[in-house]
Amino acid sequence: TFDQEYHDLAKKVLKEGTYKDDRTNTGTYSLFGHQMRFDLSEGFPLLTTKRTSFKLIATELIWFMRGDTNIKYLLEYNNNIWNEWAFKRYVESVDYRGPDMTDFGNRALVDDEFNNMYQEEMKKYKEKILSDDAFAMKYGDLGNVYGKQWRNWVGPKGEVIDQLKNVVDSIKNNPTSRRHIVSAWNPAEIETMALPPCHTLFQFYVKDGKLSLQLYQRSADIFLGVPFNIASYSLLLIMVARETGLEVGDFVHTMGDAHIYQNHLNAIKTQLERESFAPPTVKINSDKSMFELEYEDIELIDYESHPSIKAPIAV
Ligand code: DHF
Ligand code: TMP
Repeated sequence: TFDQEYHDLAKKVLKEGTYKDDRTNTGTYSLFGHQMRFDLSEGFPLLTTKRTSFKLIATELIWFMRGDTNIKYLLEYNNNIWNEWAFKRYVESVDYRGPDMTDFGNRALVDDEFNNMYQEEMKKYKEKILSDDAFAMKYGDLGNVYGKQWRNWVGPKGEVIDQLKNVVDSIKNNPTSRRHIVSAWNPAEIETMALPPCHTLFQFYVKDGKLSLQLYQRSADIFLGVPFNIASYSLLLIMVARETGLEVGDFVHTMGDAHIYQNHLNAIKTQLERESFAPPTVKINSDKSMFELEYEDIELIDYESHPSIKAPIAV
């Protein structure tokens, strides 16, 4: 089953992964190189051994597809998954006048008094993004991240390349091509990004009327990020298959540094003890092109799951 594929990855990293320091100073158990495969004709791979928010996943994907890089759109859907990285840019700017927020991610975990202050500043920041357009323009943006590279990659002569539209066209016009690629990794612009892309590059493949998609993820937070990444790219595959008149094939998920953060060990072990349910399905209730779809057009059907499991995110 879908959950089994994920549980196998987690078990392998627990067994064979070795301790590795990381950028966030959290510490991980990590190994290099793993691949999972999900046959989407069997259902939709949203994890059932942990409640996983389809709304957060779908609104994030649509945000990428719109070419948007500003968290304002996400906040309007009460989606808070990118807040820390936008907030970080704000508190490091000259316009921020509040208490010192250096290393807020780690300090909030160990210092209750600081955590209260941080929650207060984050609350004010979110309110300002939602109510003040000029502020949102300046401090809600994550830089040239996914949406920008997918839809508006700027070439050497200043020309704008819509990789997502191009790949849909190439799937339609030249299905056997081996060049159906979208890359978020733009080396010239890494410096401008709040976080260099973790899901780095994806490729489509057409055979026997079926569309498959493979993702290369350079860095994979197995407990928090990966459940979102699996569902997000599976939803993208469903949308592109619908757009190109193909059936859904496999989502192939290849990863580089696959890691479990040291402070997620208990959480993942709790999850691994659970039995999976049958997977849900996804339905798109609209004739709109994939480029015009909205969250309200997408329906998740028959999702049965165990409760959510909370764990801190490494910033
Ligand atoms: N940094 C790290 N260290 N790991 C990540 O997975 C990650 N992912 C990012 C940005 N930076 C990251 C974007 N995607 C959550 C899930 C995905 C995601 C960011 C955050 C997350 O926190 N999920 C929680 C609950 C979210 C909520 O309810 O608001 C979860 O339990 O799934
Ligand atoms: P890094 O840039 O130092 O690799 O840190 C990024 C962290 O975020 C790493 O733990 C991987 C994780 N991540 C995911 O797993 N999936 C995602 O979609 C994103 C954006 C990040």
